[in-house]
Amino acid sequence: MAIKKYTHAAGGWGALVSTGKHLLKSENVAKNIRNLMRTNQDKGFDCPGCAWGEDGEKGLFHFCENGAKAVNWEGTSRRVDGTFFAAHSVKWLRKQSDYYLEYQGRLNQPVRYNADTDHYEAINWDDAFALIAKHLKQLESPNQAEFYTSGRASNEAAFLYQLFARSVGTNNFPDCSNMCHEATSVALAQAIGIGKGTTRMDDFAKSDAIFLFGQNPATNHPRMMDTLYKASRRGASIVSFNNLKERGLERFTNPQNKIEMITNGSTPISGHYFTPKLGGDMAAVRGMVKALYAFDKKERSQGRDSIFDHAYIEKHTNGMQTYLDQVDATSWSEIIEQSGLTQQQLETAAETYRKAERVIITWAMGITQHKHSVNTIQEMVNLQLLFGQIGKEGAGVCPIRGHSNVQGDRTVGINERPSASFLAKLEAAAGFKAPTKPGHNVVESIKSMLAGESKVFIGLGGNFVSATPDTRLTQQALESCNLTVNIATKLNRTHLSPGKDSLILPCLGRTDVDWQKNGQQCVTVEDSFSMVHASYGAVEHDVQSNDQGEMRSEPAIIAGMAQATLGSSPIDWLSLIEDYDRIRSLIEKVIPGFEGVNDKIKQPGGFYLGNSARDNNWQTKSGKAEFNAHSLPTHLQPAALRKMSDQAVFVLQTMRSHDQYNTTVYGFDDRYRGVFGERKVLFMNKKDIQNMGMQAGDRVDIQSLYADEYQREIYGFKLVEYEIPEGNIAAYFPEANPLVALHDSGDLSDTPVSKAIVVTLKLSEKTSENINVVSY
Ligand SMILES: Nc1nc2c(c(=O)[nH]1)N[C@H]1C(S)=C(S)[C@@H](COP(=O)(O)OP(=O)(O)OC[C@H]3O[C@@H](n4cnc5c(=O)[nH]c(N)nc54)[C@H](O)[C@@H]3O)O[C@H]1N2
Ligand SMILES: Nc1nc2c(c(=O)[nH]1)N[C@H]1C(S)=C(S)[C@@H](COP(=O)(O)OP(=O)(O)OC[C@H]3O[C@@H](n4cnc5c(=O)[nH]c(N)nc54)[C@H](O)[C@@H]3O)O[C@H]1N2
Ligand SMILES: [Mo]
Repeated sequence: MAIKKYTHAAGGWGALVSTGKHLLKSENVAKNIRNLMRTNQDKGFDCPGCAWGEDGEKGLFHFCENGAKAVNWEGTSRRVDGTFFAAHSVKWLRKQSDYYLEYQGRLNQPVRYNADTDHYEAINWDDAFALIAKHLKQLESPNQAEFYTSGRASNEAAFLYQLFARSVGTNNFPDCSNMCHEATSVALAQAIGIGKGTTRMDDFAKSDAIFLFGQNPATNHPRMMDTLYKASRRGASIVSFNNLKERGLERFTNPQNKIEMITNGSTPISGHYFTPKLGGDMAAVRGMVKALYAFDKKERSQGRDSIFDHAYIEKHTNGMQTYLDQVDATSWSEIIEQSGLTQQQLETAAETYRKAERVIITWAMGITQHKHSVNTIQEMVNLQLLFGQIGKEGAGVCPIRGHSNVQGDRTVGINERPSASFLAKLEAAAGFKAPTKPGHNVVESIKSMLAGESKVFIGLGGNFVSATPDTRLTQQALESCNLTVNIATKLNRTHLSPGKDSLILPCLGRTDVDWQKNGQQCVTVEDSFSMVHASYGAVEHDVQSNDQGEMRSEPAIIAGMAQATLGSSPIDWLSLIEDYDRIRSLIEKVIPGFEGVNDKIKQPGGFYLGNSARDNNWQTKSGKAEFNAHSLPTHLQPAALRKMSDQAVFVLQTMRSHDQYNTTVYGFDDRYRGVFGERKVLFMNKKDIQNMGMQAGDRVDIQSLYADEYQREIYGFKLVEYEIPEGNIAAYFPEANPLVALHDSGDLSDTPVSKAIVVTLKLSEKTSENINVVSY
C-alpha cells in the first residue's frame, strides 16, 4: 500500500490511463471498447454508471473513466455457475473480499442454497419460480414479504416488479433510495410540491453561479465535470462546500479538451472552496441568508431596493417572514460553531450568491445522509426562493442522483407509500385490487425480518447486506427468513446470507442485448433531469459459446415469478414480456408524462417528463412554494453520545473511493485522494493524529457510540493524514457500515445517518491476514 499526495488536476491523462488499464485488465477488450462507443448514444445503452444527463452534443466520448469501469465490469467473460458453487462453500466465500466475489464474473445459472452442504446448487428456472410461488402462498399475510429494489432496474422491470408485489398484496418496497436521496424527495415534495430537481441540463450552460454541496463529482459523476469545466471557463462562479478537499473540485483537466491534454493544462473549478464540519451545511446556508438579510436591511435603510425578489415571493411563496424571523433568531455564534466556518467565509459565499443573476444549487450524499437532512435541503430551498431562483432558466435546485435509474424506479411506482390516485390508475389499468396499507422502507424491512415478522425477501439487484447499516444485524435478518431471492448480475455478500431456502437468479445487465419473442427489446430510464430515454443492449448473445448461459432479463424473471404465483389472470405476465412496448402501454395509463411513450422514445435524446415546480405550478398544500422556518439542530450529534466516552470522540463519514461503484469494488486505489492498494484507511487531520499520540500509517480500531447495548467495532484501519476539519474523520463505505446503527436514521427520511457517526479510536491490536477483507 502507498499513500502519495495527488498534486495534479483531476481528470486528464490519469483518467485516460486508468480507463485504459481497466479495459486491458479485462478479457474482452475489443468487445468492451465497442460497447463504450455505444454508451449514452442513440440506439446505444444508458451508462449504468450514474444518473447525470446527456447534453445532446454529438461526440464519441459520452462515457467517462468510471462509466468505462462499470461497462467493463459487466462485460467480463468470466462466469459463475453451479460448478463454481460446487467448489466453494458459502462459509469459504464469506471470507473473501468484496472485490474477489464480484471478480469471479457474471452469474449465469440459477442456483438454490442447500443448508446441509452449505453450497449453492444448480436449479432450473421453472423449479425456482415454483419454489418462490410456494413460499409466497404460504405466508399468513402478503405483508410478510419484502420486495427490495436497487436503482439500476429499468422502468419496465421496476413497473412490472411493483405490479407483481402489489398483486401479491403488499406495499413493502424497501429501496436503495431509502439510503440515498430519500431526504431530497421528502424535503422537496413538501417545499415545492415535487420530489425532484427543477433544473435541466441546458440550465447549467446559462447559470451565473453553481453551488455544490456534499458531492464528489470527479469520482461519482465524472460526466458532470465536463459541465462544470465549461461553466468555469465561461466565467460562472463555482462554490464548493465539502467536508474534504476533493481534488476534482479544485482543478480539472478535461480529457475532451485536446489543448489542455497536450499542454498538461488544467482549469480551476471552484472559485471558493469551504470545508464545513460534517452536518454543518444547514448552519452554513443559514449564515449565508443571515448575511444576505443584513445586506438587504442596509440597502433598504439607505433607500435602495430590497435585494430579495419580492414580486416572486409575493406571487409564488408562503411563509417568508416567519422564516426571516427565524434567521434573525439564529445567532452568528451558533452558525459559526455549527458550520465550522467563519462569518467572513459565509459572507463571501453570500456575496458570490448575491452577485449572480442565475444560481443552481446541487447536492448529493454529503447532505442527504444526516439526521437533519430534510431541514438542510429545505434551508437551501429557502435561499433559492428569496431570490426567485426556482422556476427560471439557468437556475434551480439540482439533487444529483446516484444509480442510473433510481429516479425512474420511483416514478413508475416503487414507493412504499403510494398515493391514492396512483393506486386507482394502477387498478384501472391492470384490473386488480391494489393494497392500500403503507409498506416498509429499508430500515423498517430489516426490523420486521429481525422480529421474525417478514419471512420472504426478494432483491431486484443491489447488495442489501453491504449497503445497509448494522451489517451483522442485517445478515441475521436475512438469514432468519424462510426464503431469500436475489436477482443479480454478480455474486456479492448479500448472497452469502441465505435464508433457510435461498435462490440466486442470474439476470442480463444494461449492456446486454435482450431478445424476447417479438425481437430485440429496449428499456427506458430517467436521468437526474427527468429525461426519459431508451436503452438498447450492445453485447450480443454468443450462442456458440453459450456466453449468456441461462441468464434472463429482469422483466422475464419477474414475469416468471408472477406467473408461477398468480397465474395469467387478470394480468397475462408472459404476454407482457413478449414485447416491452406492452409494459410501456400499461405504464402510460398510470404514470403522468408517459402518454405516447412508445412513440416518444424513438426521438433521439428521449423525452422530458416535465416538472411542475419549474413551471411555477406548486403542488403543495397551500398551492405555493413553502418557506420552512426550522431552527438549527440543537447539537449536530446528541451531546449524550459524546459523554459516553472519556476518550477523544470523532465524527466519521463513510464515502466512496475512486475505484468502486457503491458496494462493487473495482480496485484498491483512490487516486485523487492519494491512496493506493488499500481500502481499510481512515482519513484524519494531522493535528488530531498528533493529539492522539499516533502517527500516519498506524492501524486503529474504530468503535461507534450509541445509547444501546450493542457493540459496533471495526478493526485495523490505517491512518492517512488528510485536509479535513479537526474532529472529523472519513472511511470508505461499505467497510465502515457495521458501525452505523439501524436505529440512527434521518428525521422524516429514515435514511441511515452514515455521514455523521460518533466514534472513538484505539491503536489496533489485531492484525488481519487479508487487509482488504472486512470480517463481520
Ligand atoms: N464511480 C462511481 N459513481 C457513482 C457511485 C459510485 O459508488 N462510484 N455511486 C452512485 C450513487 S448510488 C450515488 S448516491 C452517488 C454518490 O455521489 P456522492 O454523494 O458524491 O458520494 P460520496 O462518496 O458518498 O460523497 C460524499 C461527498 O460529500 C462530502 N461530505 C460528506 N459529508 C459532508 C457534509 O456533512 N457536508 C459537506 N458539505 N460535505 C460532506 C464527502 O467529503 C464527499 O466528497 O454517486 C453515484 N455514482
Ligand atoms: N455507509 C454507507 N452506506 C451506504 C451509502 C454510503 O454513502 N455510506 N450509500 C448508500 C447509497 S447512496 C446507495 S444508492 C446504496 C446502494 O445500495 P445497492 O443498490 O443495494 O448496492 P449496489 O452496490 O449498487 O449493488 C451492487 C450489486 O448489484 C447487482 N447488479 C449490478 N447490476 C445489476 C443489474 O443490472 N441488475 C441486477 N438485478 N443486479 C445488478 C450486482 O450483483 C452487484 O453486486 O448504498 C447505500 N449505503
Ligand atoms: Mo445512491
